[in-house]
Amino acid sequence: MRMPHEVDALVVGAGFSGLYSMHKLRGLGLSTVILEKGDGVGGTWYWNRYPGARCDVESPYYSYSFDEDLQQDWEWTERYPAQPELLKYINHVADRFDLRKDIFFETTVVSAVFDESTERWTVTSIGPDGGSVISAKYCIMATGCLSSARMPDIPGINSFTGRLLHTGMWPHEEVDFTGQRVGVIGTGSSGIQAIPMIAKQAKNLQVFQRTANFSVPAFNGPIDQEWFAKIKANYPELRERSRHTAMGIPYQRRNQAAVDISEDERRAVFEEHWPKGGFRISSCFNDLMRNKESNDSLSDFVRAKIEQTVTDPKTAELLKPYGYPITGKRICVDTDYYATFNRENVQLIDVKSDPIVEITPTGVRTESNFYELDALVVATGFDAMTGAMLRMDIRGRDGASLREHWDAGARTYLGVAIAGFPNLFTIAGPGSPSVLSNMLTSIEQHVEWITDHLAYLQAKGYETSEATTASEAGWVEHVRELADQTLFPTANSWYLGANVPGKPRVFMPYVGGVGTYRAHCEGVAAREYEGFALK
Ligand code: FAD
Ligand code: N01
Repeated sequence: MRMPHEVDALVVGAGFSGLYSMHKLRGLGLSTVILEKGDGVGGTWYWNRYPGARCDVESPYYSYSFDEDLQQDWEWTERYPAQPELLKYINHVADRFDLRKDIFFETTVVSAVFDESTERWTVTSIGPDGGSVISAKYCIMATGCLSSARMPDIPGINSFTGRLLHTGMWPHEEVDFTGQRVGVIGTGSSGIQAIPMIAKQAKNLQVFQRTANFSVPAFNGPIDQEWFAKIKANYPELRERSRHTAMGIPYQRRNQAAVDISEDERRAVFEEHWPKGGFRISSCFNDLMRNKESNDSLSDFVRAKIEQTVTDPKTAELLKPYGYPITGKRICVDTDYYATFNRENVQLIDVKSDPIVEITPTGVRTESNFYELDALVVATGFDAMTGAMLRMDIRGRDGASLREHWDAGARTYLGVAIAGFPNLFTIAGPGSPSVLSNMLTSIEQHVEWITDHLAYLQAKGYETSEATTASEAGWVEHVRELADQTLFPTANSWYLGANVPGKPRVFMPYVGGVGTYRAHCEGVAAREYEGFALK
């Protein structure tokens, strides 16, 4: 397949965001290509193939809503779909809408430069046949919020002679840990999903935990066909409801503050929600992220569950998270995580009190011990929200670089546009609800808003759209103000960039909720794209 020299729209990334963008852009009659680093579609679900990788949103809701036939035809098999099923789904979508023919795989975009004389973007990439340059009127960065995997900066990591694996760059072939001594560094969502699965295979598993995380059980299982049939019958209404909720999932949040009732009554509400699984526990009161006392109640409740599950009291104590609010980091949704520490072949190593000092060719050395390993899994996360964008050299008007523009933290207008970078749009970027939501709901909203905007530009004969500096500054301030009214900034999370040494500490996602955000975006559009300079 030959790469064109010129297109109307160029999309970077072939995950859920990129594929839907391509479908909608084609619908506007725009010639469109996608450039994708991987050799297949799927994004997150292409790269994260570690054992246990699974969605934390129920399958009927973590799926596209834009096509009624698609959502009626597709049959989910589990309540929370695992990575292979999600990858199958997204491949089905690519085929069903004939998207593949315009996707260039194994092609990494290295730079995008705005040419003021032509008002077009020059996008340079490296692919299987070497370097290529495409000129595009519109650039859609569908590069993902959690697509820039980070290896930990531990001395000697590259000297390890056993198998070294990052959860976010997992090999395509099955990895068999049978009979091996395995170490896992990291107990975020990825580690928490992988650990129970690896424990079942490995001879011995050492879990290196620096910060304990809050995790709640998914209570996953085969999908309840009666429940799924009801959802299918009511899909339009449920999807519409999702679009106006805080998280983009059609759960009813109880409209009550935990502080308004006694501790015993709160506990009864938590107990009632616990067996429902996953995020439902965090929607049982409306003040959990606004009031420390409320949050402490839920934190205590989850810590008590850990204590009830883990038989060794010392291990249970280490697994209990302290020092930050529950849901201040995306809550982990697990299957048998805490119970895994009751297995004889699993040990929890507290690397907060006994830090890792180096990785040697044969294992992990902490200040006071050495752990010999055949395989080391690093589940150490991502340079989130900005990493993929900043790996490229993006230059807007006057050659201004995005790296400099975001030097003190990401700045966007509405999370979709950047001042000084005309006709360039980001999907689920910093400044939008993004990672605080069911991302499928947020992705669809962004793609639809952006393509409606492009349709408007075409209809009115505008060549460029650009967020103004003032509107961007106003939005950045609004996002900060909203975050400061919550407990979110009190956790050292990747939402704040706290996991990347030297990254500016700015709370990146919009905490106001999917519905409020949507209303905001719709208002901007209704006021003829207020805050954008259109020429
Ligand atoms: P991605 O899926 O990340 O796709 C971005 C694509 O861009 C990638 O394929 C990447 O290779 C490509 N790319 C990036 N830079 C370049 C470049 N320079 N050149 C070429 N290609 C490039 N969200 C939820 O709502 N619920 C969940 O349960 C959930 N589970 C998750 C589990 C894991 C393990 C991870 C990492 C994330 C999870 N997320 C979840 C968030 C998830 O990222 C989104 O739900 C969604 O898949 C994002 O889709 P996307 O298309 O925006 O980005
Ligand atoms: O990454 P993380 P992740 N030495 O950054 C530890 C989504 N997701 O890949 O907290 C020792 O959360 C680090 O410790 P600390 C979801 O949005 C969803 O797990 O820095 N430890 C932490 O424990 C999620 O939030 C699912 O002290 C080191 C861990 O590594 C996001 O992706 C599944 C270390 C990193 O946790 C990221 O999750 C998977 C070091 N040098 C992912 N460096 C679902 O379930 C880091 N750590 C849907």
